Amino acid sequence: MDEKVLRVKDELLKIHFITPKIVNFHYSKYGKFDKNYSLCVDYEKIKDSGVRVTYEEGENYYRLSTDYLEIIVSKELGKVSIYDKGKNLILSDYEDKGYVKEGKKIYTYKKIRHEEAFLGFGERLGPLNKRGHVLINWNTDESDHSVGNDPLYQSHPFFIAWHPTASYGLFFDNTFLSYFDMGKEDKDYYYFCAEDGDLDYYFIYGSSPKDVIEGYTYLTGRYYMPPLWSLGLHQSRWSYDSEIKLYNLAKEFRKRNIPCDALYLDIDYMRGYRVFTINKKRFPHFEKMVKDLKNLGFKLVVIIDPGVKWDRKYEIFKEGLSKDFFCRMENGKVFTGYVWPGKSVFPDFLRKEVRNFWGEKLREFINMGVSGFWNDMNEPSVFSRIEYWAMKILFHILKFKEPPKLPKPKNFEEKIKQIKRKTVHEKVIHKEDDKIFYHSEIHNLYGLLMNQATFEGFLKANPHERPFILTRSGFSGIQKYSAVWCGDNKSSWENLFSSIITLQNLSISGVPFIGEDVGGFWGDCERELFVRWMELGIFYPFFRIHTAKNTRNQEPWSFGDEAEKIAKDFISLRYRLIPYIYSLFYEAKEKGIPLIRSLILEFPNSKEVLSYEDEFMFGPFILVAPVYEKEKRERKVYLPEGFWYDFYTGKRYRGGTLVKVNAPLNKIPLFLREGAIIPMWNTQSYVGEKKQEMLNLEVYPGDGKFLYYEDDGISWDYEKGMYNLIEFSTFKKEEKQFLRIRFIHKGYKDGTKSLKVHYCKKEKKLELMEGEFEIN
Ligand code: MIG
Repeated sequence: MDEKVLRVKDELLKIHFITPKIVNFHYSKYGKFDKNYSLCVDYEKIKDSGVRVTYEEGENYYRLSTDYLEIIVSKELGKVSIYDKGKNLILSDYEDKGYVKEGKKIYTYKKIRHEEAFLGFGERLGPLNKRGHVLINWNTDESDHSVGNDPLYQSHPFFIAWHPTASYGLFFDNTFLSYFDMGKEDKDYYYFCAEDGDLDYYFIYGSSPKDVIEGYTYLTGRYYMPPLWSLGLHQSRWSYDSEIKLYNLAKEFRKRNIPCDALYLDIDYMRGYRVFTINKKRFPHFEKMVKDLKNLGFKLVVIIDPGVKWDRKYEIFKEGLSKDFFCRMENGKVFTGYVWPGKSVFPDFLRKEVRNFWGEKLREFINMGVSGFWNDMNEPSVFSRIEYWAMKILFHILKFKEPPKLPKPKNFEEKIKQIKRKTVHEKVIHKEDDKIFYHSEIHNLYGLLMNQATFEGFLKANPHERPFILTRSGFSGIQKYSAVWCGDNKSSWENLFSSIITLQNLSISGVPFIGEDVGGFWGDCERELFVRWMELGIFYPFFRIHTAKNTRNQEPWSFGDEAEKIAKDFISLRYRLIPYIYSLFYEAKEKGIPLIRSLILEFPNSKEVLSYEDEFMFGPFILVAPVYEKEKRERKVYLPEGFWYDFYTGKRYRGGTLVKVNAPLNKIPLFLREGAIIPMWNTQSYVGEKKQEMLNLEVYPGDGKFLYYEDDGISWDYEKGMYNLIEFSTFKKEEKQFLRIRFIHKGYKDGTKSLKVHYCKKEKKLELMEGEFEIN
């Protein structure tokens, strides 16, 4: 038995055991289970999981238990309580409020444990711990990224409740506008509810936060191995709007010997913002240009917006309209809204045939050599006609560098109204087979579905290569398809700082390939800010410089010689780190563990690390402590328990304390954990420029282990076993430091041949073979 339906008060509660640690709670609504689908959990995968559950019914309770959990449901109050095997209460309903109906809305109230911290919730501005905060789930084009503003472009109704005795995750599988009140209304409980739909959530038990993330991504999916080149630097702006500009940009990188792998085309490459067209005046030899750029070692990524211009002479519009692929209003009229092309229509990505139609349009670009697609405006963001004209005037005529700030909503209700106005009308209709959905239910999925269309279209057009897709909008599960960047931040110190928090939250929510616009999007960046942002940006899994229209140039050389030199050094460090980063992506693919790790992920038992949200671990070994204030030349860094080594000097520190460290303009504080093993390459101008047969292993004193992964970096052959997995471990024996090499999997021939091991300023060359080697 792995499913049980219980009567609680006047409703039914279906308890479904997905694994011994993951349990789905789904309540009927007014006596019925109308929802028998999930728009983001793969039901195929979780069906028939065959969990061993023991069941017992007492006079006033039901008890269900697995190897890890015991669930008690009281008959009278319907109160659910979940215990671990040590009888610790992990999660319980608050009083009798496990299920509270209010029209179409259903609330559930849960008790807050004394020392609990709430982390995750997807793409959120600070602070990291959301205890005492309200979080809204409604994908919104929000250009004000000041701390506390909410929501942004993505929704991930998932969080981890960290607690010293046991952590758990909670995933609310409901796509309507929903919100979590995490102890703002009352410090004793939190609650969540959605405007419609069911109370349908997953409880994910974990011995640690990483364990919870593994469970959550088991449900919602994980990222594949990224194409290796996508781990290099991406250079973008709104817009490099002609062939000449792109050629010059490419040549400049090579001339200055600054590594870079990808260049971007923003909306101005299109003909009048018509998606899937090319402006032939600005790009007369598009295909040749792509080829030439490739010869210089650059991949091209182009922007794609979902809004299709209303234009009877335009193929995509004509075809989509004749096949009825665009969203309609309830009264049958095609829905129109304003975006960059003017009056536009919106594909109904819920339908498979629409996704196929869209995906098919990528083929021409892929055949011309385009390597990646950048899905923007897919909340979808929709302007009113007045806003559209205002934007045109502000950005094209008055040359604004950022949008004017709108008055802040006065209260919660006003906020909800405001965010709903920025998109497709709630009553717009989406279809799937014969089922009809309102936009209110599909809105949060719109971006995800567009990415699914892109992913599938890419695979059809080019089945041999892994796609690179970048998206702004998404929902739980977006990590199956795409990398994510966090939209329109600003060239400000505040936004440099907030990126550290947002990326931690998104990481905890199972999305590994993430980044923010380095240097900031809106406004002019200045020299010092750019330098500090580059130093941090190399630790964004997705590393891209991008800036808005009309702002000053934001290339690595745009801020003078000193800034260029520092930027170049850090970009080179990034390129050297690629083998480490790629191996971390393997862990993300296998278990969902992100690259950017809040300290609590690596030190799950130290409550004190929760106070240090302004630093993070990059993988298991590198502690990154960014400088986020102007003119600061030192900062305090909390070093968790254990020993640490200063990256620049090798100086050893004992952890468990705050230290003050120097941070001159050319140094971002970085510390290596004891026993760290960092595989590195020599730097190169772009991924694949030089054959990398020798791996540099940076080893630090102590005990440690690292799983190194390699494959061809581009094809899907790894799925057929064509990859290598090597376990490197280091340890001390009789005052000597050793390196142990063990092959876990061998299937790729063109990988590493030899090692150069660096240990405490000593260097040793080794053939790559199994065994134990002295390294000091
Ligand atoms: O309304 O395509 O977030 O990265 O440069 C602005 C122009 C539309 C928003 C994206 C930004 C991009 C810009 N886009």
